[in-house]
Amino acid sequence: MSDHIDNMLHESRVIAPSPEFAAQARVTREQYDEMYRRSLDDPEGFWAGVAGELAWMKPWERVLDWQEPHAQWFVGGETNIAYNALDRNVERGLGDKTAIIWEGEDGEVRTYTYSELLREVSRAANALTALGVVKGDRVTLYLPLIPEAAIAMLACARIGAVHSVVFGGFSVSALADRLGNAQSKVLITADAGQRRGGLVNLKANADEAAALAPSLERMLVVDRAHTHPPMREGRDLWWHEALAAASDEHEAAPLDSEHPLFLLYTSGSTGQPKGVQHTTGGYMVGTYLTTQTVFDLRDDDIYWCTADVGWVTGHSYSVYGPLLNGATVLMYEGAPNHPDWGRFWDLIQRHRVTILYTAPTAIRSFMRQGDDLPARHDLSSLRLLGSVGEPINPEAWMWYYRVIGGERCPVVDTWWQTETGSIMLTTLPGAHSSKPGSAGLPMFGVDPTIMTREGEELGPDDGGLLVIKRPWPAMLRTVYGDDERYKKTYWGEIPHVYFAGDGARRDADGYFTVVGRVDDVLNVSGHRLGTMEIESALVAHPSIAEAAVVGRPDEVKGECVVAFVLPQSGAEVDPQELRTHVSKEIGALARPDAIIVADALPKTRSGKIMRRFLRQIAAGKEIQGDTSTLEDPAVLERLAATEAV
Ligand code: 6R9
Repeated sequence: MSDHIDNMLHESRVIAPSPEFAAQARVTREQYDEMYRRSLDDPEGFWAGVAGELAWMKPWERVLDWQEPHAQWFVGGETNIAYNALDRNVERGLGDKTAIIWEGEDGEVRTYTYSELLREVSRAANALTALGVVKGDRVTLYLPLIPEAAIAMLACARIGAVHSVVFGGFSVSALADRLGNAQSKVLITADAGQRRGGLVNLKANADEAAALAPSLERMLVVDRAHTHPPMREGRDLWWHEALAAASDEHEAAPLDSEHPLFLLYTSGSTGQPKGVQHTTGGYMVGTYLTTQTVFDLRDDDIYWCTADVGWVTGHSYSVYGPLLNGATVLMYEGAPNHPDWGRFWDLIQRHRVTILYTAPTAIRSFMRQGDDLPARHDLSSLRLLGSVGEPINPEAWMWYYRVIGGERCPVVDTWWQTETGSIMLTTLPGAHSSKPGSAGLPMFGVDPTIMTREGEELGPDDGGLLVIKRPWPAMLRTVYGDDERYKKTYWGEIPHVYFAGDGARRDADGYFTVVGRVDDVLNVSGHRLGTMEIESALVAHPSIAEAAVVGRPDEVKGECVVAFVLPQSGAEVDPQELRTHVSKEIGALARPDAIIVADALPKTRSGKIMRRFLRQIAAGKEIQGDTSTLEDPAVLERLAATEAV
């Protein structure tokens, strides 16, 4: 494992919440102990209590039906998550409260109150219905981080359409694959988005992807940047025109608690990305409770989760969780370094942000810019900081705590996944001390442990696999269209437990430290990429015969992509062209940082590539481990001696 992970294992600092914070915390230490115990001893009673704080159109008959590995939560109940995020808040007097403050990269600011957001979402729901979208249809979103992204998600949820958000940084083929897998009829996109002072032409990509996706019938286009893209007659429709023609009143559809809410594609160790499927009731209850307790949410907070809605964090903690709680959410469209690396601090100062939730990769980038940029801004409004997406190294944790939080704000390091839907491990800010580098304790209803591959439970400080021993409300229900893959990947690796794919250990205080993926999944800047996907993209290039991709520890990105490639006989490898090719096939995130042109790869006699050795070579380390199973161990020395391009 990487150096920063080694470093993490020897971390011993413990940081207690300030007495002021602890005194006014939403959940105290005693309350956590009591609630956590009850959530395991009487899960049905515990979750019924939480769900009862939200509105249901029909009460559930049973809280949980667990037919391993399939769970149903709030069985027989009917609800609507958009109703709970909007109408319910208006009804309880929050109509004039600001729901979303949005800032574009160019500095434009738009705000929506809860009443305004409800009207916009209602218009969008009516517009989708007018386009022929009905309950159960899949709608793909390919948008910049603009309010319309949240509005479109909530509009789908309102009518029971299943949204599938594809990150705006993904390529044509990634979008086409996801459209095809979901068999979406409608795509919602924008002409372009702003990024680092330039424009990303989403509509052009959407047009190309649409040509590869026969299921697609209509495209709704948000006029974000006024770039006048060509609009195809009979297929494309402007978002603003469709909404203007629609009524701003809409009655949210009562949906079965297990009605699918969204698909979100995520990388696995093999094959195509998986369409992780989440449903309505359990996801709603899980994100509602975790947002409230982990972020110690109060009425006057200005809450900012920096994640794009293209990732699960953007779903659960930029949109659903905070809106379900009636919070004021800040949304920022652009890059953290535009016009300079002070942009986040400027946003916090001007909007008086109180809660900041961001990723270690961003924190490390800021750290490299030094302390003066944050010091030149007034960050005194902040009262709580959060981290998500990958292990945070203790040095970055301490910098975040000291320089951004002024040693006043608790830092919550939250471990969870696209599949888990809501936060699983963390410390509650007023209840628990933090240990930099360690995510912490289980959230309510979460029953984790550390096991060997053989399913043997390990004791304190033993490294092993992180597993969850029972279902929780926001867990994924299946992989879209491939239930076998769901069973095999998550509940089949080790019998009777959910296998997260992460390596971890637990200390004597019960704190979990998650060290990273144990499968062939890379975590680049907090985003999951399958080595297989990148290898497939590489070999799709005419100059490449074979490829093996591994991660290398990177100071800023956490991990970066290193590609070992075997050229086709007689072919020249052009590294720049290969990088552009990978960007086009997958997205810029997947571009290899280093390419090593090889004449052979280290394989076992059965032909399996030993990525373990490639990881060592990529990191410039001595080769360690048994090389005798290799067909030709001499390959390793040749590879180690080859200069990367
Ligand atoms: C929410 C999200 C999930 C993978 C997960 C793990 C890594 C996320 C972490 C963390 C250590 C944390 N991960 N949070 N590792 N500490 N606080 O990121 O979902 O994109 O599906 O990634 O990210 O490896 O398995 P997702």
